[in-house]
Amino acid sequence: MSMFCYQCQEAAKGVACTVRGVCGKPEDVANLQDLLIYTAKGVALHRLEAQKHQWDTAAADKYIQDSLFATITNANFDADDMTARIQEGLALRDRLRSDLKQAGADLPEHDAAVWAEQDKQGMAAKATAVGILQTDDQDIRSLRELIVYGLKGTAAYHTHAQHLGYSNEAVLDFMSKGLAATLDDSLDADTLTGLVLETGQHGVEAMAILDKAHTESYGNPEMTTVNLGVRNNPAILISGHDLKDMEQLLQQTEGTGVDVYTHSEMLPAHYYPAFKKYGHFVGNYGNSWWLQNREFESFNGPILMTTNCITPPKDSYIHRMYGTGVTGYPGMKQVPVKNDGRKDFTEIIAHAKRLPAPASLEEGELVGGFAHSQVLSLADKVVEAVQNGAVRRFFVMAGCDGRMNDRQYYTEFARKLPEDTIILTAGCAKYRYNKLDLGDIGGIPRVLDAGQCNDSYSLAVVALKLKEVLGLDDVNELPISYNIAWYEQKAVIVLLALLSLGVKNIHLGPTLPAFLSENVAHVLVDKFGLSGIGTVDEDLQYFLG
Ligand code: FSO
Ligand code: SF4
Repeated sequence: MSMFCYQCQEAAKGVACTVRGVCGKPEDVANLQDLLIYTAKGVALHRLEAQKHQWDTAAADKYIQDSLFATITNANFDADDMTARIQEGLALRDRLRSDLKQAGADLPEHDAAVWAEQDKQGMAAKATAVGILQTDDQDIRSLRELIVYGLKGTAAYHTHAQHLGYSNEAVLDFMSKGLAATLDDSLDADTLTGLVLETGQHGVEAMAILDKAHTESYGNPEMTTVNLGVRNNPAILISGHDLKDMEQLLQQTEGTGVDVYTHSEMLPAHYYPAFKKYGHFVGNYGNSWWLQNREFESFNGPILMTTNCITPPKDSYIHRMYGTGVTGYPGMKQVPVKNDGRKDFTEIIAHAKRLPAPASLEEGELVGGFAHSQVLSLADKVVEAVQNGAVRRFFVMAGCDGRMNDRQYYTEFARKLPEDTIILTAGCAKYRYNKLDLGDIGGIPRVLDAGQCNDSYSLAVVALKLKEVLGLDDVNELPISYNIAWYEQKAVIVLLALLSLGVKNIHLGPTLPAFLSENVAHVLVDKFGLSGIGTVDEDLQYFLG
């Protein structure tokens, strides 16, 4: 077996990718990603010691967070970049180690704290010896990976918050604690299960700080109509999740004659008051991430990837792709960062001017912007609609989209939901039903889009508020059902966050994670009522009786 990765929903045969990722991740990159996580664990061991001495841990925290984020599904496919990151980590770890030694501190002795293979060949060999399968016990392996994947999602959200100048120390501390715990052979399944739940709690904190960062920087998302058509100007397409990149791109393209469109998870940028003022911020182009092969082709202009999800680009447009942050793909250019930390979009803007305007994909509009502030401003209307029976039930259908045919389930489920139900969504899962025209209930649209996957937090805020207004004791007494679609590790942290908030009976599809061992899955079923999905008709019957 040459590689082993089972971190996302599309793991081959529902088990693991062992030859090449279904996502396109080649074997060498998969193994180097394992080694990068192992290196980050070694840094974390030292960082925890440094914390005891109250040293500044910012460099270690940044390294750990970037490593977790860079190994998330579909973010970085670049072996050279992975190697450079590992080398950087080893140097950082060894500096910390020597400082700790000088201070007379305890030095961690785990192999992750001391291994040293600096050349490419040595690293490749080491990489195959530190993978997921090194943990023999299936349940321990499952729990360890559940923690690591939850931390990857947390790292992604916390990175975005930090880009806007917001940070949460407890979240950063826990990233090291959680990673170090996965190296500790003395921890049994019960202890690791407790850490999984702690991961969820810190996920809530990461999403909360990101929500604060977004809304304090750019205003509260508000009900917005987003244009789906195109204009006849050269343009840049921006995808991923980073709103700081979004802001800088809008600032630097203003007055240049170059338009800006969003793709996939960047669609919710249109909902923020701060971005609406830009006349050249035209609309959303296309659908969710996995359709990019077609849609990037017809866009004609340059594409900026701020985060995942990247699919292996075609030769016909890779020369138009630019990456930033932790993204990487061989042949994709990286946006330069100036000394003051600002991104320099000069090249991508000049590139856009040389290329034709986007080809039209569709006409029409989408309505979104129903994050907590907008929904709670409608609270009276919503509560009245629930109390007088106009709204029978809400369905949280947040999460991710993916390329497998079985995700048609979500389109059909949305279509077949009775007309007195409302869908609450966030993340790219919405593209399975957000263009269906499902109508409204007394002026409240039947699909309420809160925003990106991280804005799933908004849905929890709304649920907790409704519980309060309706005078209920338990969030599970609300007329809300959870039918969530997952794909990558940000959805893992959203799930763990919901569990830590006490939400029960979540249905997760299209398949349950391959990394849940039978026993770990049983715990989640028994304790939280987690379940997979059935057929649309069975599930509608289950939810609505
Ligand atoms: Fe989608 Fe990709 Fe946002 Fe994910 S674009 S799948 S959960 O990265 O992050 O929802
Ligand atoms: Fe396979 Fe998903 Fe891992 Fe890619 S990220 S190699 S598709 S399990």
